[in-house]
Amino acid sequence: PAFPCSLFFQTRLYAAQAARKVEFTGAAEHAKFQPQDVQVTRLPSGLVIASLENYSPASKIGVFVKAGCRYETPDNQGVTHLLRLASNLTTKGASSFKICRGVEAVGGNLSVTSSRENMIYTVDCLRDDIDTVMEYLINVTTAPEFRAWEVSELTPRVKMDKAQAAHSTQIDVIESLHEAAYKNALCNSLYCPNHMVGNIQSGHLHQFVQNNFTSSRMALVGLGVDHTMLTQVGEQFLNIRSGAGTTGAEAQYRGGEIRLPSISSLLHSAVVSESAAAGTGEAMAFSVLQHLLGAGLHVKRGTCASSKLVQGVAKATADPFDVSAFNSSYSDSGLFGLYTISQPAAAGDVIKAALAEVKAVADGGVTAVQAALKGQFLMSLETSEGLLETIGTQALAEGSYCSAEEVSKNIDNVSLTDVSNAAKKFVTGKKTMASSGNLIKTPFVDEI
Ligand SMILES: *[C@@H]1O[C@H](CO)[C@@H](O)[C@H](O)[C@H]1NC(C)=O
Ligand SMILES: *[C@@H]1O[C@H](CO)[C@@H](O)[C@H](O)[C@H]1NC(C)=O
Ligand SMILES: *[C@@H]1O[C@H](CO)[C@@H](O)[C@H](O)[C@H]1NC(C)=O
Ligand SMILES: *[C@@H]1O[C@H](CO)[C@@H](O)[C@H](O)[C@H]1NC(C)=O
Ligand SMILES: *[C@@H]1O[C@H](CO)[C@@H](O)[C@H](O)[C@H]1NC(C)=O
Ligand SMILES: CC(=O)N[C@H]1CO[C@H](CO)[C@@H](O)[C@@H]1O
Repeated sequence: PAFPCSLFFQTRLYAAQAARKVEFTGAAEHAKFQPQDVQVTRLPSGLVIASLENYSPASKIGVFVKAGCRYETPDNQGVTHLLRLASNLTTKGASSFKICRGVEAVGGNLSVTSSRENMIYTVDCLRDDIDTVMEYLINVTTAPEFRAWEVSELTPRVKMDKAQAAHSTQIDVIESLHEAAYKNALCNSLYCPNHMVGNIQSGHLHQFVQNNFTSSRMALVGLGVDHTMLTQVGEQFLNIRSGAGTTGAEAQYRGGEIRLPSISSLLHSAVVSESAAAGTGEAMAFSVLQHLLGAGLHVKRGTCASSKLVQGVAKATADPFDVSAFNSSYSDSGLFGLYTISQPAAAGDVIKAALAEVKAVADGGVTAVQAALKGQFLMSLETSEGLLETIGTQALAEGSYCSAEEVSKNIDNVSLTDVSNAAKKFVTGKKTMASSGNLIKTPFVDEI
């Protein structure tokens, strides 16, 4: 079936046309503004340049670096949390104050996010200001000073972030789940651990950047920019520290359990097994399984009649609950399982009923559900954040970009057997469990 790759680009073209209405005078002009495909270039240094010229008046540029918290070592645990906060600190070319004002002056925005795999530095700006804003972006990623007093002044913000994260039971559970699931790398938290708060010094930041921000571990990604121009910028300014850099240790899954008692009136629990590395056919099968069962947290009861999990669990309890299939994929591993929220007394019933639904799929009770997954995937590309992240993550991991059309084909290629095999792998796999709340009726991992 001709799935909406073209539809998706048409929407973008429409937006671009609306913005440039005045300039459209004839058929020749029209042809000139046909959106291009994503272009990817790998430089000899290993740096990957990826861009999509969509003729938008606003541009978005990101530097993606394979330097997420999985690359932290016991000596510098928490360093990526500080890096996330240090994006506007003084660089060799400009003071912290000048960076903030300089980006603000052109209505731009510089931000940093990080995942377990990557650090992502992003700027938004008007197309006309690309040169100015990109200079800040390059300086922030390549020439930070990390002045000692500026770094120590970050401590209250580290504490504030941690306090905010601790407020979210979901974040707590997901962080604990990773800590219990892995022996190394992927067990590291996105948040600076307590014992390191106030103990990460300028030297840690410098050493981490020196060793991990190498050209071969970076991608320069742009939306609404010319590919040739972006490639020149990459060649000229991001060819720092070439050389392969070491590849980090491969994640080792172990399985285990963390229980976090609290007086909350709701109980959160996640049960997972190891699934598959991102980009593999097996990961795609897990994705289809996730959508078959019901993806997305906070599926409100009754509003998602198509969710197998919600239907199954509703038969087992009269109390309100929330259940969804959960997955996270990494370059060398992945977690798949169930996330439940329930009243403490009903926890055991809810978790067991949800597990029974996955067992039913493992036993062959599968119907095709590819459409829902394709819909969600294409929707994720509709925002410029989602699109930049998808292009950047793929460019960094694979050195290439898989178009929306190709992804649709890969989704269609997942067979019912693949999906039930994925369910079997979850059911029979060694489990990891993390629970938070009043745990009195929450089974232990060996009891489910
Ligand atoms: C970037 O760094 C260079 C070299 O230190 C400096 O000359 C330039 O002014 C800096 N640019 C900005 C915008 O900070
Ligand atoms: C740097 O960013 C933080 C948070 O985004 C902000 O609170 C701080 O004021 C900024 N620094 C300067 C010098 O503007
Ligand atoms: C800057 O970007 C961040 C991340 O994309 C976003 O959360 C924030 O609201 C933006 N700020 C402004 C002023 O646009
Ligand atoms: C990242 O930096 C840390 C700290 O300097 C270093 O120990 C580690 O080996 C680096 N990781 C990689 C993959 O090079
Ligand atoms: C479709 O799946 C089969 C078996 O799972 C695999 O061998 C084949 O390469 C896949 N085709 C595409 C286009 O991904
Ligand atoms: C939440 C999450 O990590 N979802 C992922 C599930 O797996 C698919 C396929 O690998 C990813 O695209 C999703 O991002």
